[in-house]
Amino acid sequence: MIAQRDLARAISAVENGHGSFAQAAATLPETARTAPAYVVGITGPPGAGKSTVVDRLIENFRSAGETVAVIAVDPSSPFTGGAVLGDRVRMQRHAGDRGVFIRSMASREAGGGLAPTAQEAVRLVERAGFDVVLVETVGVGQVELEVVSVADTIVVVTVPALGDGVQTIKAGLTEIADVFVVNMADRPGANRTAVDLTHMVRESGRETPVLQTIASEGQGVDALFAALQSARGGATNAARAVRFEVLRAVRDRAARSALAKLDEPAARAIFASLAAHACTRRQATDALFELFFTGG
Ligand SMILES: Nc1nc2c(ncn2[C@@H]2O[C@H](COP(=O)(O)OP(=O)(O)O)[C@@H](O)[C@H]2O)c(=O)[nH]1
Ligand SMILES: [Mg+2]
Repeated sequence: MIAQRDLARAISAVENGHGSFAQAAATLPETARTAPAYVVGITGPPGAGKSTVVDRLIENFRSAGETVAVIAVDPSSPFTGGAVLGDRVRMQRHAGDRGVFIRSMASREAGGGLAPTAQEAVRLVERAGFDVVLVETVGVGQVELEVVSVADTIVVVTVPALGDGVQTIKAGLTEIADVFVVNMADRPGANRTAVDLTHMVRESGRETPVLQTIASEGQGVDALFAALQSARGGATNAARAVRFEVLRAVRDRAARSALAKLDEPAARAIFASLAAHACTRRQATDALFELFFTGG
């Protein structure tokens, strides 16, 4: 196993844009591996219990004799995000374990685009020899695309929905989830939410398992671990790499298609309106998206 300090330094180099990924990777000696790392994405709204789930899963994987790296992609800065500070304290108990590496990274959400950094960090920890990589991302916007591109298996963590039920679960999650977790099953509405989610899954012709957990108590996490291990067989490094390449190609094509339309009168009108403060950035974004991608 590579020294954690060297690994941390290599990730910082790609995160801060100091040199290329290849240069960073070259600072880490190649480790002998018998199989690619198993990369699990854990996504969901803030406060759903993702970090708590991750913390519990670390124990399961360690008990099974596997080394675990955690990449937590947080939209807030690692230095100001309260949640990340909480994570540090919580995960402190793994601090003495050399088979566990935990790293939080700021997402590049604000800069737009499919942040390559998390994907590169995953490849670096994989190269460093970790057997399992848990990638925690907050389920907002682009970050989901990112987790789709890096993970072999995706866990969507939700909480019991009150009132409007699972409608609050964002469209698109059914498509990306390999496993649904209704965490905080100690709260009212958990069964109902799990049943609704199961219906939603069936309606879309899938068989995605829907599990309930009380992560803070460790309840239900063994079943989640079992679901992850059974999904593992189908996961291949090659498939993940292809997915990343294809998504990147789609993004690039979308960008080119947008660029080609920038000069159209309708686009110019939107920018003029933005410059005159006649619309908000959000409105301008929506209007441009309509124009570029939905032919509006
Ligand atoms: N009641 C209850 N609280 C939980 C459960 N799982 C996590 N929490 C708490 O919910 C809060 C947010 O959890 P965290 O893992 O940081 O959520 P994240 O933002 O999704 O990573 C923490 O205070 C946890 O201790 C659970 O199953 N039940
Ligand atoms: Mg968290």
